[in-house]
Amino acid sequence: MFPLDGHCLAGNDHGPMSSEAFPEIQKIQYEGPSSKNPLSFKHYNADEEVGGKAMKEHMRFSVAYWHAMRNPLADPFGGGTAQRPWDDGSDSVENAQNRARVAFEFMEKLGVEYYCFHDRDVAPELNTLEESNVALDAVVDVLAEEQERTGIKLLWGTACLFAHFRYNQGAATSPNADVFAYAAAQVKKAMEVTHRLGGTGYTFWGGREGYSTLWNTDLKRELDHLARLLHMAVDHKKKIGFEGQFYIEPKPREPSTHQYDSDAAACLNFLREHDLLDHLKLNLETNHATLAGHTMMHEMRVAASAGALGSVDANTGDELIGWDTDQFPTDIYLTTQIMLEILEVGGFTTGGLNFDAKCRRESFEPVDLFHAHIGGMDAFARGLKIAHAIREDGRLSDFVNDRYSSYNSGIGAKIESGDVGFEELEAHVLANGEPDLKSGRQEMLENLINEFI
Ligand code: XLS
Ligand code: NI
Ligand code: NI
Repeated sequence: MFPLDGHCLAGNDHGPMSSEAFPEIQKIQYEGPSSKNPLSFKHYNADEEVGGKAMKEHMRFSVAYWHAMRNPLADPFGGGTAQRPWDDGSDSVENAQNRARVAFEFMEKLGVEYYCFHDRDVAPELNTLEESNVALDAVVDVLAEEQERTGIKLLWGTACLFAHFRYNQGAATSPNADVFAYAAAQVKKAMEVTHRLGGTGYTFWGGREGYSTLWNTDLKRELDHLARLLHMAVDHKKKIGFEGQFYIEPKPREPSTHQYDSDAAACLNFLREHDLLDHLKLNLETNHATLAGHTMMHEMRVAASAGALGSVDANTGDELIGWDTDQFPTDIYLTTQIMLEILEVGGFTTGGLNFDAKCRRESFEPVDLFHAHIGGMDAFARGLKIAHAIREDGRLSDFVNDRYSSYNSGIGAKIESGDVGFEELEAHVLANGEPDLKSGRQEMLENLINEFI
């Protein structure tokens, strides 16, 4: 989800800025599970090792600039409520630069080492591409300075190809070739600044790469155009020497009725069909998985099976509301599943856990940004410890391995190696009769998981 715009920030009449945006908040410390201090970590202890690796290395937590710094917390029934006293609500470059400094103060105090942005979250879109690029460069100067000062790194950058009027019928999949060109120019610049900032990745989320109705849509042509843009990006990546990982982020709908990148399986099929699978991995978001009618665990397993699990947009949806509510993850069962999948692929390489999440509209004070992220980080810390314990225990994986053991030898091994066909299998059945089945033991395994939670 993306903020409607940056213009409805409330509470900007606070007079001159103090040098700090969060003067009352010190660096958030780990105080352990018995602490009653809401501005402390109860479980996330950055340098504590789990399975021989520091928690911060496992998680690679990232703040989503668009939510933390730009989301006014509007909903379809009312404008923004967010109080951000440091923000004058203007489209000036100065305001954007100041906001960037506030973002780094926030991340430093929180103890998060990565962030992600869209070009248009960090800097204003002005009247021409040229002016917008100049503004972006001026803000990127500050981001570079702040990265240098704090050691905080860019997890990934991206271009916002969905908010501006010109993209109302798509960007790469717009029926208008000039819009395609504009999108390409914007991606070019966003890749270049991501490269300049040493980003470890670059994400493509096609907000409006889909359709509202097939009555006016040439689906095949639009999909081909989307692939063209991605191939151009691959070429440009080589040209400028950017070595970060490309990701594509699935989402089934919203804002469009149907999005071409609807889920992990659809993205993988699209990438394979268009010869892009070597160049992009998936950035998976929990709330998008649930909108697609899947669990996050499902999406992660599908991506991992194709060797394409890249990064995670860590959030959650509200089961009672039908849209992308982008809430902070607090469910230990969910974070356990996510960390199990991450550990199973050997951990993140370029990716991380990016909090693509916003405070509720009711939580409008700056300090709520801290509560929200602290909760998400603690929930993932518990998920990591639980997932690690489940793997150390080994009963779960032993069960799964054993469940497939009939393929380890005899006829099963011959099926897997392709040494038998229908004739041999028919002969096998004639000689052996009915298969001897074992229970799937779902309930037993659910109980096993709960032993650890
Ligand atoms: C929107 C998406 C978006 C991407 C980046 O729903 O999650 O925020 O992560 O464009
Ligand atoms: Ni989302
Ligand atoms: Ni996202």
